Amino acid sequence: MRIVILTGAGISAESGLATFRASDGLWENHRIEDIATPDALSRNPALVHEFYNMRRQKAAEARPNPAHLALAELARAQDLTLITQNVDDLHERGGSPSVIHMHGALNSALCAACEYRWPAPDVMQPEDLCPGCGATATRPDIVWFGEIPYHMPQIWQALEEAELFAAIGTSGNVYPAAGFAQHAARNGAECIELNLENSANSRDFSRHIIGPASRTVPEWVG
Ligand code: BJW
Repeated sequence: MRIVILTGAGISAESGLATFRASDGLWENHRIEDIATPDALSRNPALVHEFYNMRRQKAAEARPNPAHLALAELARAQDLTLITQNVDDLHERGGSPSVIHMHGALNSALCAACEYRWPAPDVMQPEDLCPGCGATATRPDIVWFGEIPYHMPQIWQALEEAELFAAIGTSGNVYPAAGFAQHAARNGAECIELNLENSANSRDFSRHIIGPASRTVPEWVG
């Protein structure tokens, strides 16, 4: 069975990483446009770097939970394409052999001038120099609003070939990921949602498993 799984911030919530849109979430003290856009980096690079330095530290301290481990187990038994919107590395540390990070990764740095990538240091600063070209245009390797998510051709193809699509712990508010269920369903996949509550695009799924991912995902993977 060809399975495609999309994960969002909810799968890492029980590892202690805040989600975005909860009342105590990451956006609570910030306006999205002050942090997660290329303009924000130009206007206030210190604030943007500080936000991602904090996120990098929290992700390094977090541990994979039973939901991450169950998906690693599933990959050993099935033809699984695992796509995550998350920028933490908990899937990899939970044992998943291959993970598509469509919104980038906290442990990667990117030069906006020459697009060279290198492992991000624990603390990034606006004045850091690119090891490739020497420019001071370094940024976290994160996909912000208005930018095109990574690996999209590979993702669309996997969705078109999927027999089963599951979305785990994502609110269905951010495109293109919020359109994946509709795309997979149109191409014949059964679509299942696992979440604490129905998401914004709940109607695109034929089955809903409500509950915390650390319980529902291991049960569902069986
Ligand atoms: C649990 C749980 C537990 C909690 N167990 N569940 C108008 C219409 C359509 C689109 C647009 C529009 N205006 C603008 C756009 C485009 C824009 C967009 O979608 N905007 C919307 C706000 C409307 N999108 C973009 O700009 C994207 N690029 C783009 O579209 O390019 C054009 C293009 C694409 C493709 C092909 C061709 C052209 C880029 C989007 C970049 C998103 N970046 C961010 C921040 C960077 C990463 C970071 O800092 O970490 O990515 S935004 C933020 O939201 C982050 C997340 O990855 C993303 C999704 O959030 P997620 O994961 O769903 O988290 P939450 O908090 O929303 O939800 C958590 C869920 O978990 C909840 O449902 C809880 O119930 C659940 N949960 N605990 C199970 N224990």
